[in-house]
Amino acid sequence: MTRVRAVELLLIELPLVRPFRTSFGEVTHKRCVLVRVETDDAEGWGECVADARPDFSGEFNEGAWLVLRDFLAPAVFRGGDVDAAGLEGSFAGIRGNPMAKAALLDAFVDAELRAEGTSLASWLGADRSRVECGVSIGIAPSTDVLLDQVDGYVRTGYRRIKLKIQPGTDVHRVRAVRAAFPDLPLSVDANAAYTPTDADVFRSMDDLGLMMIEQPLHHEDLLMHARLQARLRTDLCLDESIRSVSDAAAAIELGACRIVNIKQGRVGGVSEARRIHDLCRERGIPVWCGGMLETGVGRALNLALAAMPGFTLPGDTSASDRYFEEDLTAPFELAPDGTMQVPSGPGIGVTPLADRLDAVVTRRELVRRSDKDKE
Ligand code: NPG
Repeated sequence: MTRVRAVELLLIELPLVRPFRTSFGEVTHKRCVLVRVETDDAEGWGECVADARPDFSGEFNEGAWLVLRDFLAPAVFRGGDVDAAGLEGSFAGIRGNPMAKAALLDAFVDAELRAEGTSLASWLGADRSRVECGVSIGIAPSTDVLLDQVDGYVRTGYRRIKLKIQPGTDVHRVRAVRAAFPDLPLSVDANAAYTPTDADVFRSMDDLGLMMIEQPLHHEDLLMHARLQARLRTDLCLDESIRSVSDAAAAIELGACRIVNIKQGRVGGVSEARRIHDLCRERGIPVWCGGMLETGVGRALNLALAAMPGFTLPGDTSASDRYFEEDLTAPFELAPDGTMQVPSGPGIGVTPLADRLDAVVTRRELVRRSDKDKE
């Protein structure tokens, strides 16, 4: 239990080594809000996975900033002495905004664990010190470029390749990759770009030995995912559709997917991510750790999560150099066997480097607890 004294918000902008194109557009820079929490005992860091635009979800940086500054931080100050569960409870009156909530909760958990000297991985019950890593490849300008990129990542050691697809840039590309890499663990991710009338697109991928087809349909449409899943041998995996443990329970019950992508930022933080992990494990549903092009701060947290026992498939937890020339923290490196070390220091085990932070911060604001914030 501790009291939060201050919450600092930092907007950062880091160039990506190559633009990342998905079915909803292209990003050239990682732009996100970092949260630094000061408690009576320690300092902790969290990364909000929202981007500049509300495309992957309804949240976006400027909105998350306001929600954090004007609602979540004051709620935490009013909460007084709290533990992680109490802090989550103090958000109860604020609807939605899981990404903003995650950033503050995660920063708080980091601070608490640093004060105790416990690593996030051990707090989560992780049972591995290294995790298998995959890589997600954005929609490439051509099939040849895509084949080159796949080849490069396979040579680097990645254990699973995920291809972003969109209507018109799908079956042909995936077939070409499968033909060139017959044994490669391969999956596709549509980011909700298709409609139920596109079922034939997925049926024509059904013989390609894909590990999964991720989020083919609209994020609110569990029913249509269930109907599609019933027509396919390939497992469907849901990402955007799973915003909470209740969504996960409904999706499993309906047969809307056979695999779940857990992104802690999408579901409100590490605690809800843990609940989804536990539910899926109980129901025999494999999970894996998704990625949102995080800096080293979010990456450290993802690696701890990915080391939990139910995370049985390689995640989108790639090395720093897949995203940035220079990360915000000491770089995460992939071993030639395609695994990455799980941080073992207190909390998330990494801290942004001061000079890197100075170079990438575009705005910062400190919100302090005041006497007005009565318990
Ligand atoms: O390696 O972190 C990564 C990227 C993994 O493909 C990835 N993320 O839909 O899962 C996704 C996608 C994404 C990235 C979505 C950024 C939104 C923003």
